[in-house]
Amino acid sequence: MPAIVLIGAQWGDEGKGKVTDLLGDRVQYVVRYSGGNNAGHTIVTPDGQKYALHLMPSGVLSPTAQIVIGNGVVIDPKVLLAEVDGLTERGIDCERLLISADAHLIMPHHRALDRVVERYLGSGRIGTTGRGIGPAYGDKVSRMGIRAQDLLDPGILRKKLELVLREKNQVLVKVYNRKAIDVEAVYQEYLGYAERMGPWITDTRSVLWEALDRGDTVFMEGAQATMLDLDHGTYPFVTSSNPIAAGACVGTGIPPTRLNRVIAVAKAYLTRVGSGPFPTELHDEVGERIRKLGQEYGTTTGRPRRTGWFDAVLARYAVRLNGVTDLVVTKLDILSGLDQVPVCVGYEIDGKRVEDIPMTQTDFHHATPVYEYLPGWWEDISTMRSFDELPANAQSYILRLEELCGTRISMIGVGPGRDANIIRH
Ligand code: 2SA
Ligand code: GDP
Ligand code: MG
Repeated sequence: MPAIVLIGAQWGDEGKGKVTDLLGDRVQYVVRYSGGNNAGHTIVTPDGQKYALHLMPSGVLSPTAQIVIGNGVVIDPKVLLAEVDGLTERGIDCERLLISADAHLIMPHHRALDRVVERYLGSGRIGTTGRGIGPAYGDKVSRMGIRAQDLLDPGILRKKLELVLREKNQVLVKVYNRKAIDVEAVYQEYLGYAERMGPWITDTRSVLWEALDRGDTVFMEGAQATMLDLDHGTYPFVTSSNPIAAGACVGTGIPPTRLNRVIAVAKAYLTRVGSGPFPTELHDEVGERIRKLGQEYGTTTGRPRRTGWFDAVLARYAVRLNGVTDLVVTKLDILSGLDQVPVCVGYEIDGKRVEDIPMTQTDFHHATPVYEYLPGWWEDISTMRSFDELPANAQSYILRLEELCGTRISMIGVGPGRDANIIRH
């Protein structure tokens, strides 16, 4: 199976890092294709060590995997280098990293603007991670971005910086009443990054084409998720890239006709961090219990995640939109100990029952969930490794999700560790 895409089916934090890490030993390339260091991918290795990755592809823990940051990613060099240093100190080889020459860089003005714009939006704020993601993609689209390849040409870097900061400083000072950013200081800072990142910067799309031609397996690791997609998510409460499977082609240069499999990861319940509609959100002690047991706090920002019941309307949408071939359901262990487990099978909007995500944002904000109540289970399932071992009600829960989503659930997560899975054949 040469080209595989892994995506989040919900609002993120489904456990994509864990699944990528698990498959890392079996693939030759692990590639990030969208987002930046807003992502937080947690991996717990068999010896109990925990890693929180932001820019490094989760394949970094597999010594044989070549790791690649594709052109669709936005890179904050400071964060990348700190991550490389932290991993190197823990004995992980990061020198095999390849960075697309076309990937855009997050600059200090992006971080500054992300923060001030959020403040300006007030109660309408997106709840971003504050990492400069939106402004960096904004500059990319406006053709004002600075790319990894610009680090290789100090003259160009300086010219682009002068040009872009002339405009951004006007905005920062005159619109938002902030201090101007000094061109020389940023130039010197980024020249320092250029020295370290230079050897990693290359034409990654040719590297990946050649890998596929050789028959190597290329695994594209999504960040964020379907419902946070700029075009297909809950706009404007989305991130500024395309985390869906189609984004993997744009963000790497691998053509759509070469994709073989799309693996979607969904939690057995649902979380969201940041603002925006969330029909099945819980505002009670059950939601709090799920947050505590599931340790639902942002991997990057530490923010408490909003929690709610599994929403099959969203999951079905994700399956169709991404052309999902395999579904992985994680965190089933967190649902043990409930009398019954509600699953959202449709919405009621202004008195009308619907089965699909409504066309307008207004309707989605009014959507109330229609639940089917499935019987719960009380056993600790975290040590179980086969489907047959699971309590009958946990089995029924998975089989019902499979039916509702319209795709096979090939793996079930029962704990954070690499081996805490039930693989179904
Ligand atoms: P941004 O910073 O511009 O991408 O924010 C826009 C929206 O996208 C959401 N977003 C995320 N949602 C879930 N997980 C993410 N990564 C971190 C994690 C989040 C954290 O793994 O926990 O630590 O807070 C992530 N990144 C972006 C964000 O909440 C906004 O709704
Ligand atoms: P990602 O952004 O999709 O990679 O997910 P995060 O790492 O942000 O959040 C997922 C969290 O759930 C991490 O802390 C994982 O270690 C943890 N996790 C993943 N799968 C399971 C599972 O099956 N059970 C439990 N209890 N935790 C899991
Ligand atoms: Mg995450």
